Amino acid sequence: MDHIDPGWFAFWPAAISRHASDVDLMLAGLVALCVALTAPVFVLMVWFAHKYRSGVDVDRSGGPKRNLRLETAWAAIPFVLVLFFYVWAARAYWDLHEPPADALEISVIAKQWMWKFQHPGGQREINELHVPLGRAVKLSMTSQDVIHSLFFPSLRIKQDVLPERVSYEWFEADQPGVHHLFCAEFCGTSHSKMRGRIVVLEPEAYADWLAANEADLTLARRGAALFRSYGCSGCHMNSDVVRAPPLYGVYGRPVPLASGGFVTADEQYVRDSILMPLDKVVAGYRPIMPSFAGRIAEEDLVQLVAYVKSLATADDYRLPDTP
Ligand code: HEC
Ligand SMILES: [Cu+2]
Repeated sequence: MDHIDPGWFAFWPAAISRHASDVDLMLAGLVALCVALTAPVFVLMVWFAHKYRSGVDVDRSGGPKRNLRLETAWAAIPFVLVLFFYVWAARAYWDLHEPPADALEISVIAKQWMWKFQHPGGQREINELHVPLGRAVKLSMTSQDVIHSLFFPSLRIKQDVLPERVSYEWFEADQPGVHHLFCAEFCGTSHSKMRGRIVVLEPEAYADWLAANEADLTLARRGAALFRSYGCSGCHMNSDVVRAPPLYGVYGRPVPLASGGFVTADEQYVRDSILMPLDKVVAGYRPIMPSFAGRIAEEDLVQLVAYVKSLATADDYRLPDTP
């Protein structure tokens, strides 16, 4: 199980998701189409160059006549064929950007030169990612320093991971096994060592793995503790002194802004609210929240965001799940 199977050909790793098989089929189809469209041109070129070479006695009369039907056909047919690939690829691309709502969310922090993964239950791992088979997994990713890119060859997906930004990548593996993961963006001297393994497990084996690596606190619970220690709760939890918006039910909803308009409270927004509170001020509140930029470690930030997310479903003003 520990061994990474390079597949029958190392440059063409196994495809372990429906998306991956789709990409392979698309690539094979595109190559076939390109060959079908260019081969006749080159075959005729070589053949004519030989047949009509200088000094050979052949019939050179009867130059080209217009044949509108033929000309239309050779423009229209390739156009339709190529358009078909456009629609196919666009759909696959769209799919890639629409993770299912019930996906298992795992947070990823990239840094020079390692990948850190955190499961919702609080389990953490480095350069190794355990995921269940047959379940959509959504990675929400950010970088602690420079731009990285998380690449899973066997899943045929790759996405840049940027500092100060949250980017996503999702997949649903349909075969158990161990496969490579790489950083695919040159990020410094040890870039080539920034790699690891993705371990796809049967659902029961994944449950066992989670149990065996049980963390003392879930991500959101750690976030709740940080919410206190960073002093957020002082303002945000029913303070009589400071007027700050309660964070219950905020996540995932549109928030009215003082500058007019709305913004959807996603991970990026919550992050930005903590690091750049003056950037988007909630309508009806004074801009008194201090910036926490440079004061909060990336991992703490992920946990705080997880906590604010968990408040989306909380229905009262107590800190839920606080130890
Ligand atoms: C000094 C009081 C104060 C502290 C401390 C504070 N906040 Fe705020 N926070 C506010 C106020 C006031 C607003 C609304 C105005 C604004 O958007 O800047 C706000 C807005 C927010 C929002 C956007 C809320 C919405 O409804 O869209 C989030 C998220 C947030 N804070 C999280 C935090 C976190 C996490 C911490 C701790 C790291 C924290 N705040 C610390 C006062 C505070
Ligand atoms: Cu990197």
